[in-house]
Amino acid sequence: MSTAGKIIKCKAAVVWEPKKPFSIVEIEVAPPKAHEVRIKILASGICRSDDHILSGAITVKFPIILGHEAAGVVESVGEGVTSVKPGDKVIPLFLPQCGKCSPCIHPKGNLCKMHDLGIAAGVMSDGTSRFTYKGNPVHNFASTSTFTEYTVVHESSVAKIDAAAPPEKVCLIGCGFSTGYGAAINSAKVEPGSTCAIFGLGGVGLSAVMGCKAAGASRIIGVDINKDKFPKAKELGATECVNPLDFKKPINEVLFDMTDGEGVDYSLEVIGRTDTMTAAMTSCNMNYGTSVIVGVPPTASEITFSPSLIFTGRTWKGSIFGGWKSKDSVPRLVSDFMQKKFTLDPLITHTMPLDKINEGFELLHTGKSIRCVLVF
Ligand code: PAD
Ligand code: ZN
Ligand code: ZN
Repeated sequence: MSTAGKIIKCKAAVVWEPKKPFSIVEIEVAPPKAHEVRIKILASGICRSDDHILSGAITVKFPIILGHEAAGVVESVGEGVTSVKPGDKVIPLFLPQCGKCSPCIHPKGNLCKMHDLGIAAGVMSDGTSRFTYKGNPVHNFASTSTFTEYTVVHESSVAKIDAAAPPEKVCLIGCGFSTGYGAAINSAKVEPGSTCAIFGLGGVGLSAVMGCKAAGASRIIGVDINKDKFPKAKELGATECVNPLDFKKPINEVLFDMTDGEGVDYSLEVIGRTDTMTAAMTSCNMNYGTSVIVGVPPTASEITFSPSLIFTGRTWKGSIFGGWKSKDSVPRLVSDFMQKKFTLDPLITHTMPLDKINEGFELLHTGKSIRCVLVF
């Protein structure tokens, strides 16, 4: 029996307030309105950005359904939807691409004005949510909300992908892989023969290592306070790994020592801390080095630094979703994966059902997982 046009009751992981675990409850998911798409989620990865909400580092409105790195199948579409149809395999896009706003039109832009990052309105474009719990609204997250069996997104927040793509793997293209890989190749524009330093070797940082390798970097230095991350970083292309806790001097000085006093050509901060953002910037060459902030800054955080650090020629920039225009790029990245141009398997350390989501986050907290994928 078709569910189109009807309210769907399903399981979801709801967070009621920061620093509290997820509760698995039955929610109601309203049908998609005009230009919206209801998706049956098949797999969703756990990303540190979800955890920034739980920890309170990033402020949003509660209750909320987190999750933004997923793959699924279109269940039904609202009026006027043309780019996907029921049955299509899709990836929800936490960074939309409406195709009409100035960053969408500009060749260098990707931060579509329809995004809900930072603002965290937690509702659809008409100001309401499609999720309710016992009749009360539950907010959505990052235009996606994927820790639920069904979600509703705007058409600009979903991309059709190859029907044969394995959802429990390609879900990583919805965030972690594309963000790290793209930050290296699109945002830093890593060049062949260069030296790179990647601060933070989680799922996103390791994808940045893969991006640096694909771009032809000759030295890729992984930086992490958890040495258990080093073997995988080396497997994926890091030539050396350093633990800042092993040194008395600051890590930027260690990296200068390792590069004959020159500093690295490219540094990427993939942690989300202001101290490591500054350390990464001061680790790159003072004249032609480029440093990219990938880690999400905590809400209302500030950095104070001497302007002479960039006056000398350094470039300091940020990167959201790896600089990709999401709706155009995600299907192509999935095709590249299907053609074995890169691998996702080493990033996926754990797979478990949605019911075990709290265990999945525990693995992230204890540094034991890279990506834990929830399968539905
Ligand atoms: P993760 O927690 O799996 O990895 C972070 C790594 O950093 C871990 O291996 C930690 O051990 C390491 N680390 C923590 N503190 C330090 C420190 N002081 N010095 C060195 N290493 C440290 O996270 P992730 O890979 O899922 O995400 C990384 C960041 O990227 C995080 O802030 C997340 O919110 C952000 C992100 N940004 C975007 C974007 O579009 N810019 C997208 C997705 C994720
Ligand atoms: Zn993410
Ligand atoms: Zn746009």
